Amino acid sequence: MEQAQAPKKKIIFSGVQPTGIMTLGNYLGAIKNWVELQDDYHCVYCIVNQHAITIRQEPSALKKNTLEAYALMLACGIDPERSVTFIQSHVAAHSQLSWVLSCYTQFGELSRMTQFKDKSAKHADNINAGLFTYPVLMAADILLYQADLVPVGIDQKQHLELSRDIALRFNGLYGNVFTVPDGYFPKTGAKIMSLQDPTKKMSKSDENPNAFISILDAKDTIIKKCRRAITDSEAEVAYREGKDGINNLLSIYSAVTGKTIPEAEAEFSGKGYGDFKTAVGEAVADHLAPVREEFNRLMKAPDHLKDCYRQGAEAAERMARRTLEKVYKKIGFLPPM
Ligand code: ATP
Ligand code: LTN
Repeated sequence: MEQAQAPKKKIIFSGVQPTGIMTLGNYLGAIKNWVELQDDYHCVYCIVNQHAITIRQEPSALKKNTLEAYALMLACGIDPERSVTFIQSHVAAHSQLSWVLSCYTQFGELSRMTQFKDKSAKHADNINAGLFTYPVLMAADILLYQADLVPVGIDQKQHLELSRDIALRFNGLYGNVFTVPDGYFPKTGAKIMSLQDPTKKMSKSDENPNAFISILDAKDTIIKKCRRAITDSEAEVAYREGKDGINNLLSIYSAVTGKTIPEAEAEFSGKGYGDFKTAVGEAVADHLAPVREEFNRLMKAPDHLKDCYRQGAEAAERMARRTLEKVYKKIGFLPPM
């Protein structure tokens, strides 16, 4: 009798840049979902060091940040036995597909990307071509693995839409080559705001360390940063328009405790901002404590980390090669053999 085949698992792809220690924003907006999705999907997770050099990086810091970002990804709960975990520059197919896709992406499309506009305003002395074509490399990352879903924060929505457009355009010309990916955004925490300017997103490359909570910050540092968070001059812990700072802290509290926003509001009704901010800091620190411990343990085992990312790159390479070969064939590149 024929055995019933288990349905093929859908594929997830996502990446994070090694531009510094990840923040609570990266964790709640992306990594926390990466961990949860491992149960039901075939997941591929990548430290995107090639994207990081679109902003000037000091070489020794980039190397250190890459290893730390990899260790931190595992410390957050990504299991290298279950998920493919690797470093982008170890798999050449990313840059190879990126070149091809850049010939199927319009100048006008890239000019509309808000991240390009923001980053070129911030780094006016280095508006390089890589910063401009950044979203094409991101599309290559995703499309190489035939990803169905891409878990990211809301700030990446526009890039993801461009990846879909590129895939659809290519498929329209050559047949069904790429899976067209969908975004996957968290219900709470899709955009965590800066603690010092709650109209701006929390970013690990912010010059002011009080603006972000790093996943590895000590408990007292986290509490101090929350207590210093910019809020309003009212004294009501309520989620409302115009209360950006409080809304942000409520979202953070809800994401780390699993309580809903109305439950959190009820818990702090009649209490002052001081009590609320301390409670947020404590909840965040308790939530992150095991990650910090596991990170310290992993960083003491560099050989183990190397084994993990080497095996990850081999597995990624096998998946990526299949897509790249198909693309090369479709567009008419003469095979070498
Ligand atoms: P940089 O400051 O170097 O630009 P970043 O902090 O924006 O970096 P990335 O490595 O570019 O971080 O992003 C990794 C993931 O984290 C992406 O999925 C992104 O959408 C998500 N992310 C980044 N910042 C936030 C935030 N403030 N809130 C929610 N998700 C976020
Ligand atoms: N651009 C993303 C990082 C990134 C990414 C990807 C995310 C690069 N390649 C592929 C998802 C899928 C960012 O967070 N700034």
